[in-house]
Amino acid sequence: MAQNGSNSTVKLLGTWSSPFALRGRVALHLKSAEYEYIEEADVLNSKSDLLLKSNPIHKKVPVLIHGDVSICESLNIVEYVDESWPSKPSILPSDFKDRAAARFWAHFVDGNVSSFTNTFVSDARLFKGLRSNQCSIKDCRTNPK
Ligand SMILES: N[C@@H](CCC(=O)N[C@@H](CS)C(=O)NCC(=O)O)C(=O)O
Repeated sequence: MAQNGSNSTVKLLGTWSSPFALRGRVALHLKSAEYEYIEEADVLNSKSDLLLKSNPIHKKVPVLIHGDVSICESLNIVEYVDESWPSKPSILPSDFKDRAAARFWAHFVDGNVSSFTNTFVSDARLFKGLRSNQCSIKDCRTNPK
């Protein structure tokens, strides 16, 4: 397995509305890593074969595909990128107590963000359907276009 992030091809599966996917992208950009970004167009309703294969447990984005390894969960991805790309800057603090604090706040944010993004994504679909007169509010909520 590659010890250095620059030795293998890197792909990140994400979707435009996902702050979790953005977290992975920011980590890769901080390390100036070259990677291919693959957009999941409608991750709530239709998942690509690549996503299902690379994250069979949660079936969620983001997934980092590094060579033949799939890394799931955004915080796990950030730590993996930090450790696999030894170049500066370091993403997590070097002191273990500071790292514990960083993880605490990251988990705290996650606990509050995911319900917000799911509402945001479903409302975005609702407004799209209403704007194009494809459905009434009630229809769009139950069957968004
Ligand atoms: N704890 C996960 C959360 C990932 C997540 O909730 N991803 C959402 C997009 S924001 C998703 O893929 N949802 C698809 C689904 O729920 O089926 C992480 O940090 O990566």
